[in-house]
Amino acid sequence: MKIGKAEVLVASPGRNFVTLRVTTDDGLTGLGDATLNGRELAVAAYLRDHVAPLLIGRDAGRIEDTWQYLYRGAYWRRGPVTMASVAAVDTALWDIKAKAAGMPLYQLLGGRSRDGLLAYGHARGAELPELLDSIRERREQGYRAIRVQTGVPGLHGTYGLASASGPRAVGGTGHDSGPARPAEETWDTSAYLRHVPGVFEAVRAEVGPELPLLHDVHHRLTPIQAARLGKSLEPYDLFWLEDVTPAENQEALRLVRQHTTTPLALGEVFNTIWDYKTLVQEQLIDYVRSPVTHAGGITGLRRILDFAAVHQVKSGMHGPEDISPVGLSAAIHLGLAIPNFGIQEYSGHTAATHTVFRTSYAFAGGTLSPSEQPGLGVDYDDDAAAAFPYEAAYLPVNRLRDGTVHDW
Ligand code: CS2
Ligand code: MG
Repeated sequence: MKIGKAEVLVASPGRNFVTLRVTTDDGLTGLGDATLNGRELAVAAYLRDHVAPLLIGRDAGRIEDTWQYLYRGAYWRRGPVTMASVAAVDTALWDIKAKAAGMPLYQLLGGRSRDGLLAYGHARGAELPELLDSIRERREQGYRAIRVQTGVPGLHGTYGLASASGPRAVGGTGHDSGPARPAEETWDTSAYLRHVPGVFEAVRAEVGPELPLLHDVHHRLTPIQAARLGKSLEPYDLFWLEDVTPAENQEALRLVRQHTTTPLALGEVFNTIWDYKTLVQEQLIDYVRSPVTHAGGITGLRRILDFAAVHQVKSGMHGPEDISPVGLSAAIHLGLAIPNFGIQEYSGHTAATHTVFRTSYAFAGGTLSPSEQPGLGVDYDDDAAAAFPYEAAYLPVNRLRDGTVHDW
């Protein structure tokens, strides 16, 4: 099974996706997601210029060897661009191996450890009535776990969410005119910390004690602020509090942990096991947020999650719309097989996205189930993709009230 072709496919059916398609000499194809929101073309170039030529003629069955070859062989380790590229190759090779075996991928990964994956959806509202409506809507769609994001009085919109739909950028996206540039938002930590506990009190009063509620802080607090927030939310029994601090400094989480029993999830922007070393070893987090797409593929993420399992830390894979259906499908197969599954984020994708990516996984009753087709179970439609060329788009930039750039 020699690799004959490796193509980098870029399309923007509502938002940009980068996909790697690997084809073997005997005609099997595998797909991998390499989408890095706002920096898509860097990964596309890394794959096209530096990785694809190295794949030609390699044995498609040597997945681990190829992972090591691309990771160690680059000399320059880690980083989102490198690891998204490694992830795409790795996922495509797992797809090919499972197709060659005639099995859905989860079977090759050890088979089912559960019937399906508990998924959480997003509810948002600038004001409480809008937020409660959004929660009701998600429950009607079947969700049995919900992330709650709220507006903050005096700040525009719902923080951490640049727009309710579509790419998060101003201009150049087809929704606006002018060159693409990041939208800018304003942030006030004190106003946020004053407001959020009251919102969760009202939400709990509305939904009752059982519904798992999640909240994403999007890296905006210092450790002591995060400790205070975690403590103030304890009465509302959160499933998790996500990305409370920008955790490049892993030790900073020690302080948060000393003050609160609210479970912590972290790591959607991380990409290797090394980013989790202290966090997992010292049990400073409860959930690993990395998706297959950004953490070196099935091989990279499974290694992180095996390490996490030793310390009773579970999976909570990132699954917003910017993880493509290929990345989501990989997450579903892996999540079904691992022993330490926690929860899967699931935002769904637009109809336009599904014209390009033909999927066969299912979402029903709040549960995600994998495809039973051999491989990942996703097909890429080149004709549909041709109608959606790349459109420059960026994530927003965040500033404090005095103009200082802050974490978004
Ligand atoms: C968010 C993401 O889903 C989440 O938890 O943090 O929506 C994140 O903002 C985007 O993936 C950034 O591209
Ligand atoms: Mg997040």
